[in-house]
Amino acid sequence: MTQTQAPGSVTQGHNGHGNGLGFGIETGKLVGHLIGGQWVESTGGKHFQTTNPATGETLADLSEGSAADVDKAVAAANKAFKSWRLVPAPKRGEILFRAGQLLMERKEDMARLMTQEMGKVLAEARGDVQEAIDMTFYMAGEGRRLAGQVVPSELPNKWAMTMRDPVGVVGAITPWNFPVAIPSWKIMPALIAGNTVVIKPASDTPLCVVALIKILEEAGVPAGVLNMVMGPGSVVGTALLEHPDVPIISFTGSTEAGTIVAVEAAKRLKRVSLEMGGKNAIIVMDDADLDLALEGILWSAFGTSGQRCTAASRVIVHRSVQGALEERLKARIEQLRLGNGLDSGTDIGPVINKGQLQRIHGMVQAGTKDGTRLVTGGSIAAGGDLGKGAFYTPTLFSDAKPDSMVAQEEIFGPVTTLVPVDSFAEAIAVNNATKYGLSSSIYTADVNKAFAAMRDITTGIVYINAGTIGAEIQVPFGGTRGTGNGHREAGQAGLDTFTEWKTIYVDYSGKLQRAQIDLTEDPAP
Ligand code: UN1
Repeated sequence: MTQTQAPGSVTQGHNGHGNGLGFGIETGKLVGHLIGGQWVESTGGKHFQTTNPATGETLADLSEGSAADVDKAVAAANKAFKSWRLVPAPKRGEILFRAGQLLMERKEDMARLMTQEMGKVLAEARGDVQEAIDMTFYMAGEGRRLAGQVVPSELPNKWAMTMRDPVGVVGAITPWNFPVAIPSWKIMPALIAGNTVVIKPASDTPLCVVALIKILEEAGVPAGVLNMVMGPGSVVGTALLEHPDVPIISFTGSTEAGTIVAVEAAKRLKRVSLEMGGKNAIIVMDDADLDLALEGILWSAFGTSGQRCTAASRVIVHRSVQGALEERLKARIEQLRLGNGLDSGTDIGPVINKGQLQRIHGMVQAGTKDGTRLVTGGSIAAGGDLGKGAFYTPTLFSDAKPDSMVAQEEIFGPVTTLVPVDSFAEAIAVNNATKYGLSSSIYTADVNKAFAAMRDITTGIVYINAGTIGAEIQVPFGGTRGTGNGHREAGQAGLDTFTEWKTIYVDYSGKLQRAQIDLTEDPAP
């Protein structure tokens, strides 16, 4: 294996200034995979590039992984698992705590790198890094909890108890929209529980994961405990999925790809945790505070250029306030400034790449042909320097039928759709009637409606008088129907994904005691 860029000290980060992007990543130097503590080039010799979606510039040249690289990474992770699972969890927690501190110190550099690679505006990139900091500290703390239970046995002189065991080598497949936060949702709980990891980052944002991994290395994660192989899902993802020594896959991405992951994992009886699409709605009732609802809609629909699984791509509005809301939304949307996320005047950055740009535009055109009324937007932005990047004008549809294409399909771009309804009951029914089930919100001043909504909405996350985005890491994150497969990330639920419950019985009676059969009480010896 050829050595590539040395891990380098992440303290040298000077992302956004000079030639370097920070974290030891420099233009003109090949970025490699991390396998068994070494930064190496793929045995296949292929390369790929990552591009700034705001400018079209190439940011870095990266080695493209092969199935053979995955094999090596899994072997390294398997070897490291033997000792890492025995490191006391509080010690594993200390390493994560150091990583959390380093992430805080390098937050600005990481955010600037993210804006350049992913496109989201700097304030949001800082938020993405902050979410990783939160998760890292939360899971560091779990090193001193990771609690099981001691419960009474039905027999005398016998104990029953539970403990969490690591699962083994975790295959983590992560998306480009939260390129630091989402990898941290998988890496941190996996590591604290004593698993080792092979991560495959999205090919649009590998540098963000390289930076995160370099921080974890510097914090003291031992060689082989965390490995990374970059490359296409069809090659690297498939190799992880099919590998007999990877008992668990944690995947975030499209429902299409996730379905393939679920089917292939099922054939091998692998554990698989899936976070996939969303078609989230904000319900605006006739008694809502429209000023508040307006801000929530703008933030939830157009933040991250609409590229969040939690984005509000539907607004289910009571017909009596539809006109007023539409008029105000249109005015505000038309004031949003598209541009490079590094510029402080920018409200909305680019979408991730030109392919996505075309896909979004295709869906918007199909929505118009379908008969849904386009209020504003609906075009690829090309004025000034915008043409060099992948920019889409913030778009609003209105008068959509609940079952129309734009009200049902995930567009994953800066597009939202007003769906008018006549009652609270209809709003809830429309909210629940999609193939996805991640996040919902309702704006109402009526406490009874708010509670009824909490009870009757069938998505994994519900907000009252707030938008659909902004989930916090200490509570479960995930969804129903086509959004997931019953697992949750984050919080204590996230630990469930990365641990096996082991139940232990200790019989100190000194004789054979038969559960369910020996029912008479025997006093203690
Ligand atoms: C995602 O889009 O997959 O709640 C994650 C939010 C963020 C996480 C989004 N905290 O919008």
